[in-house]
Amino acid sequence: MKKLTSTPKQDGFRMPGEFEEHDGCWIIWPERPDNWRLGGKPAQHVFVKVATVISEFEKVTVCVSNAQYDNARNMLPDNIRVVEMSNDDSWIRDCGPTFVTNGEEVRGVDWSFNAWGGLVDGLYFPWDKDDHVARKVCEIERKNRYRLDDFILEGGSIHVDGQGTLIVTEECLLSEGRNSHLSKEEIEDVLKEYLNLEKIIWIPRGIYNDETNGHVDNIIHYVEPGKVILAWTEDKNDPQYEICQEAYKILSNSTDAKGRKLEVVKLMLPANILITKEESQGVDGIDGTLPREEGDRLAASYANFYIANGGVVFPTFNDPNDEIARKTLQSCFQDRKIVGIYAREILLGGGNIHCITQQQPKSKK
Ligand code: KQY
Repeated sequence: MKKLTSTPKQDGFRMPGEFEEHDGCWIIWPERPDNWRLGGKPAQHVFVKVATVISEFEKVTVCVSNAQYDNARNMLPDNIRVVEMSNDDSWIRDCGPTFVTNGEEVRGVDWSFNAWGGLVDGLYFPWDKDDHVARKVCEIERKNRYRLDDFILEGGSIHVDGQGTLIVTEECLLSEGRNSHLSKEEIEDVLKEYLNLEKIIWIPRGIYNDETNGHVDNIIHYVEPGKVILAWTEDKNDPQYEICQEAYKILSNSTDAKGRKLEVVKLMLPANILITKEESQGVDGIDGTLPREEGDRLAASYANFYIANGGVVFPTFNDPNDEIARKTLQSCFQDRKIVGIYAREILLGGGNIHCITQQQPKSKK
């Protein structure tokens, strides 16, 4: 398939909103023992649940290493396609292609990936297999792709409305380990060209202690154009409180690319979740990989959900706010089935349901 030298904006392609009808969903199987406890076994069961639930709504493909191929194929239901693909870990939202469409054809944007900060504050080394994932997915799906060799970006660090607006965090996009050779304006120019945007809304920070330098997908989520969900706490003693307040102020005073004032829906956070001794002891300690220490606070948030055709799949944590989150999501997505999945095991790996999924838009060719 072709590597294109033009840009999506020049060619009339845009990144659709996640709430738009799409063709399918991609996932990568978890296995690395220095990120997932017990060699990924507990997480694999949760990935099976996530993939199975999403497959009730749309096509699902799971990418898996050669070593885990048979195990994954046996654990996943038959309606899920399983393809062998080398990878460094299972965060396809971040290393997979960002798909763009012109309504007829779908293409991939293949950003450079450096494991959330490269040698500055990245989470593992090396990451070259992950950096090839977008290209391989595009080959399998026969999609041409735009490749950016000099621009680091993860899919979890962007949320679009599909109508010209993007929301990002400064904490992530201006972090030293990503594109520190570029100014904020230059970063905006690249994003506008490759996602086909008119307006970028910057909020300062993401969820407290999020190892991705505050990915936007853990703190907000577009419901529809003009309406966003924002993770929320009323606990003034929590460092998250200030973060939510500043994001709320900016979002609720913002207009989008179409001039709409944003409606902001608050989605209560769960109580703080800490790594237990047993969980910490189940993870291999390897130089160069972020350690998982007992007592570390995890970046838990219900905003890290996935919007399927006809459904919303959200993480639960055995917390009283699980039910409140379900109700908030149901009121936002009235025509979709809301499905909660107990996702502590994904959280222990450093992300959640949105981070392990990548959507592929519908295409006519
Ligand atoms: O997008 C994400 N939240 C992925 C986090 C990766 C963590 C790797 N240990």
